[in-house]
Parts: sequence; C-alpha cells; structure tokens
Amino acid sequence: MAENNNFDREFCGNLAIHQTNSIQDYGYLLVLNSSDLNIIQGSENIADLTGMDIRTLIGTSFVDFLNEEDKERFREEATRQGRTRVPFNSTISGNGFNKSLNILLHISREIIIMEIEEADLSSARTFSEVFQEVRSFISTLEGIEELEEICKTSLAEIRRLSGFDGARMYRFDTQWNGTVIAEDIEGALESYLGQTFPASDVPKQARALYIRNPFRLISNRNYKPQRLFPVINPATNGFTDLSDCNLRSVAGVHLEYMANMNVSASMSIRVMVDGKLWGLISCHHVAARHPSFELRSIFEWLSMEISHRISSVLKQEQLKRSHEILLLQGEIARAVYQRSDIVLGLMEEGYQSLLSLFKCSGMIISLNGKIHFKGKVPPREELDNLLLWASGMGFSKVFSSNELSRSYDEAKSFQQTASGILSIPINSKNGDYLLCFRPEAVKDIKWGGNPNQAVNFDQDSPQYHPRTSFKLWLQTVYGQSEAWSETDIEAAESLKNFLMEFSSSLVL
Ligand code: BLA
Repeated sequence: MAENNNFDREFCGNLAIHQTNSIQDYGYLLVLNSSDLNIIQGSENIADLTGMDIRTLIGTSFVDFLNEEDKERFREEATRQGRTRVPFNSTISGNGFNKSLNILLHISREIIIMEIEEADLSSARTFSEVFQEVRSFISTLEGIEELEEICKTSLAEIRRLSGFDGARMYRFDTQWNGTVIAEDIEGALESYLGQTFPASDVPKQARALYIRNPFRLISNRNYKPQRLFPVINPATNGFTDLSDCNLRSVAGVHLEYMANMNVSASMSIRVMVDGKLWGLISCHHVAARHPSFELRSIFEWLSMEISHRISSVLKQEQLKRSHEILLLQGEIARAVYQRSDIVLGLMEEGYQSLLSLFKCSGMIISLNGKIHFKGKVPPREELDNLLLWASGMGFSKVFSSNELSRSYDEAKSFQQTASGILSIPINSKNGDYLLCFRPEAVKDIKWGGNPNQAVNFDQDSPQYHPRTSFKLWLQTVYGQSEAWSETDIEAAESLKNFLMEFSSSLVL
C-alpha cells in the first residue's frame, strides 16, 4: 500500500469536474429551456457553427435553425416523456451554410443540454459495415473462456477500430488502485503492463461518472476551452451540471498527467461487473485523435458486450468455487457428526477439507478452556494471549484480516506463519473460537511511478501537480497473507452457524 493514500479523498477526489463551465472544442453546446425550447446558455464557439454570437442567440429558438421537416421532429423528441438521452441527427442552415450535425440531447425537467458535433462524412466505411464487423467480433468473444484472452482480443479490436496507438485493460482493486492486466501498444507509448496506479489517478468523482456514461473522450489535450455564456445558468441559478456531457472540459491536473505520459488523445471505456466499475479500457494516442460520433456509439456497445463476457467468465469461476465449497462443507459437517465431537471432527477427520476450504495452513480451536492446535500456527506461548485478544474483542461474528499485526501488534513476531487470520466464534461468551491461519505472502507491487508522490505541491501555493514519471517503482509488502474473499467469509459464517448449532445440540 502507498504510504499516503489520502490523495483521492483529500485532493483529487474533491475537484468539481462536472461544473467546469466550459467544453472541449470538438463540438458546441447549447442549453435550452425545456418549456419553450429557447436558448438560455451556450458555448462561445457556437459562432463558428451558426455565424452568430452566443450573446445574440440567447432568447431565440433553436428550432428556427432546423429545416422544415426537422422542426416538428425536434419538438417531439425534445418533449417526449421518459427519455433523458436522445440522439438527433439533422442538418441546419443559415446564411449561406448547410451543415450535417450529430446532436445529443440531455433532457431534464427544466433544461435540455444539446451537445452538437459536425458529422464526419469522410468515413471510408459505412456504419453497417462496421456494425457487421463488430457483430462478428462479439461472436468470437462469446467463445473465449479465459479472462486474459478476452482482454487481449478486446484491446486488439478496439485499436483496430479506433486507430489509437495503444489500449490497456486497467482493473481496479478493492482500494480503487488499478493494475494494467493487458496491453496492446505500439510506437512511442511506454509499456505499463503489470504496473499498479494509485486510486487518485482516476479519482472517485471521475470513477463515479462512468456509472452514468460508458466512456470519456479527450481528443486533444491542447484544445482551447470554450466557456459557457452566461456563466450562471438562468434556469437553475447555478453552474450547468455537465456530468453527462462528452464535451465537458477536462481538469487541468489530468491534462498535465496526459502530457507527462506523452499522449495527446485519451479515451477510456468502462467495464462493469455486477453493477460496479470493474475496470477501464484506456486508449492513448501520441497525436490528437478524434473517433467519429458513430464510432463512439460502437464503443458504447462494445463496452457492454465486453463487460458481459468478463462478468460471465468471473461468475463461472465463482460458481466453480461455490460448488467446491459446498462439497467441502458437506465433508466437514459429516466429519463432525461422525466423531460427535468438534475438535476431533475438525482436527482429524475433516482437517484436509478445512485446509482446502479456507486455503489456510493451520488452525487452533479453543473449546471449554482447552486449546487444541494443528498445522502451522503461532508459537505455543503466544496462543493464550492471542485467544485472550480474540475473546476480548468479543467477536460474535466472523472476523478476518490478512494483516493480523494491524489489529494485534504482537502478531508481528509470528507474521511469517500467521499474517492472515479467520476467527470463527463457536461460543464467543465462553471464549470458544476456531482460528484459521494463512502464512505471510510477500508481495511485490510494481507501481507506475512513486505513489507517494502522486500529488506534488508547489511551494507557498495551494497548486498541485501529478507525478512526472511513471517508471516502475517497486514496493515490497510484508506482513500480509493472501486476502480473504467474500466467498471465504460467507463459508466461514456458514461454518460458524453449523458449529454453534452442533455445540448447543450437545448441551441439550
Ligand atoms: C481522469 N485518469 C483519468 C482517466 C484515466 C486516468 C483513464 C479518465 C479520463 C481519460 O480517459 O483520460 C488515469 N490512464 C490513467 C491511468 C492509466 C491510464 C492510471 O491510461 C494507466 C495506464 N490525476 C492525477 C492526480 C489527480 C488526477 C494527482 O494523477 C488529482 C489531483 C485527477 N484524473 C484526475 C481527474 C480526472 C482524471 C480529475 C477526470 C478528468 C475528467 O474527466 O475531466
């Protein structure tokens, strides 16, 4: 773990990235009143599209720019109930111009935010050609059972379609650090395969936006930000919330980060598992790059398909493990019943099953004031104190830690044998516990740059910057075992219930 992992909470995570009041310059933004569809706010570059300054456009109707046949269609789309995100392709004309546009409407009760881009008519391939290719890719994906292979195949496809110099599969851990688990790059991009990046690199509010939007595109980090006019949205009396806008301008600290990585364009596509952000497919290009509106909708679709495939492979693994657990639990219960005794059942008959169930290497049982132990456990002279600590904590539920010395300081002296502990109460009031141990698993974390310098402060100023180097920074972590999974904890809870019931049935 990085020494200082509060950067996400204290700095980067607090930037109001949804209220930047400006947009990237690859498109235009207008805000309409939902009631009369009049323009109430817009980006300053709208003059490039319409030939009219935003100050002149305020109070006029956007519908007037549309061709006759689109006017009614627009009114219907913009006022249709129950839809919040509506694409609207159209042509607008004015004094001597006629432009094809891709428009995305974000509809809410009071306002409609319009993101407008000029359509890319130069594309060599039609949408339906790309659609057919992607369908064929998806059938290939369906046949792949290995996570690594799914990642590699997906990255190759996204690179082929997007033409970016590189794509990486970035997987979050439980602390929201992320590791590059697959990579497909060429040219000047540095390899980050196997490297871990601290949570603050993609801070919490930026991660949260992927729950609403499947991707984020920054097509040129040297874009000229286009401010919104007026600054305060007259309908909401605040800054316009740009959370859902692709055009939303980018936090300065992230633009610096991109410069430090030597990339001009960045596109990230979410991977969701069980309704949570599992990872990002991060694409980089050394020069500026702007995938078309249509291609981006293909990436939204791919994001869904890749997420489904990864979810189903992970679910498959989980099912396999759950089945294994059920069998082992059955064997353990049978062993205890056969011996009619918890200690004999767990320590002799069911011992191997228990080791396999919790992937542990030793255990102790304290029952009716007597201590029994087997396998690799802390030294005998430590056991009384360890049990006193466990009963002092009064754990009536399963307690688990993969770093026992964090909660119990004395554990440092025996961390090689027992860094991980799973404490299963049999009768907590009596001090009766089953404790299972996992040995220390010394782990090397290959950080992408020193995580303790993820944020660098200017002297005498509140300004801060991201780190400038992403060169491998090795951290060796001692005193931790393999982590206990949710499935381990569930299995432990179920064993606890069985042991409690069994011991009370003996008393009766
Ligand atoms: C955003 N940071 C991001 C994004 C990525 C990363 C993928 C989403 C936007 C995008 O697609 O570019 C980080 N990209 C990575 C990482 C890899 C990669 C880790 O390819 C590894 C291979 N960033 C900092 C610090 C702060 C910070 C110190 O380093 C804050 C103090 C903030 N990162 C930050 C912010 C955003 C961001 C605010 C959101 C930018 C936005 O959407 O406007």
